[in-house]
Amino acid sequence: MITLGEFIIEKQHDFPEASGDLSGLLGAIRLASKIVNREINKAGIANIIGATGVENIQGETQQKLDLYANDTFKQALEARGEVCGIASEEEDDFVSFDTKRNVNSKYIVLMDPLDGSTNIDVNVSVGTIFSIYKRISPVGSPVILEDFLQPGTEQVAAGYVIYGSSTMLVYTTGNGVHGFTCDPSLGVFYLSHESMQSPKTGTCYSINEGNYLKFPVGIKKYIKHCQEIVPEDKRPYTSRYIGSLVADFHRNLLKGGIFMYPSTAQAPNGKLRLLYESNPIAFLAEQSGGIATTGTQRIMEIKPTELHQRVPFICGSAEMVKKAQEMVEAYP
Ligand code: AHM
Ligand code: MG
Repeated sequence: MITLGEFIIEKQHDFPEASGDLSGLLGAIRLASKIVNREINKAGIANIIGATGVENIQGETQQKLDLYANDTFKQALEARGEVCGIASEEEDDFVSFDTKRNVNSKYIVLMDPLDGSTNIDVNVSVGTIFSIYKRISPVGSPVILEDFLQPGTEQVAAGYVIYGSSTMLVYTTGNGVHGFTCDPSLGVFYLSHESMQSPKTGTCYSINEGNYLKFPVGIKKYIKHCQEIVPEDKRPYTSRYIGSLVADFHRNLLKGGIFMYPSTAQAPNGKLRLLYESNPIAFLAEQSGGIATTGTQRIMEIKPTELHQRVPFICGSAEMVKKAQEMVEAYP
């Protein structure tokens, strides 16, 4: 039985020049995720579900647990001192951590503290997504916007926590994808899924089909492809949509499948946020052998222009994503 802490330290030994800061940072994420997990498990009996009555900068209603998760991760990351700033889906602007230790650190974190938060009230899986970069501004000074607007290819590490029927933390530092399951009686994450590999293809497609009429023609054609009866290709595929990106991606990573949140007539850039959702999930997808694309461009190569930027997102098993991409390119 290898714990997450032991695994991180073991991996750190592969890099003799490593300072241990990234290990400490992942330790802060591990701690915050346990605290958020504890609160989520109380949803329904404690006064922590429901909306705050406040909208975030993107015009979405913030849930109480959105804010709780945001504050918990922010505090844990600031307290350890390995992070000089964060940006979050729930914050209007990036946040600079200005203590001496923080300012002298080299990492920044971007996060969606509680992804899929409309699912909290109905006891359906939610998650936390995180993405870690090295700052580009000089160590010793406050962080600047450019630190946060780096393309996904510059990610040092990324991962998610899924608060599901069990709680798992899945992460990559660019050396494969590893998953850890929390033993709730001990509050310890144990290595349960080492070197996770996305199946090359699958039988599951995942998209909010309620938006069908607003999708580009290529996406409509791909959905019809998924629904065609072709037994030798295991079609029709199965439709599965939880409405929590983390949970939909996690299922497809284990079983094979494709997730799509494309552009729609009303939202030409789709819904998902490049920096907090698409890039970290894309890094995990690629590290497990899958693909993440807008339909016409590799997600991780997009040069971000603003913090809360959205992008169309297609991701999952390589063969399925390539097929969808062919159709999107042919019928934009
Ligand atoms: P959130 O971060 O505000 O929870 O929004 C992101 C979520 C994703 O988890 C999910 O894939 C998508 O929104 C669902 O959106 P929709 O309800 O439009 O299908
Ligand atoms: Mg989200």
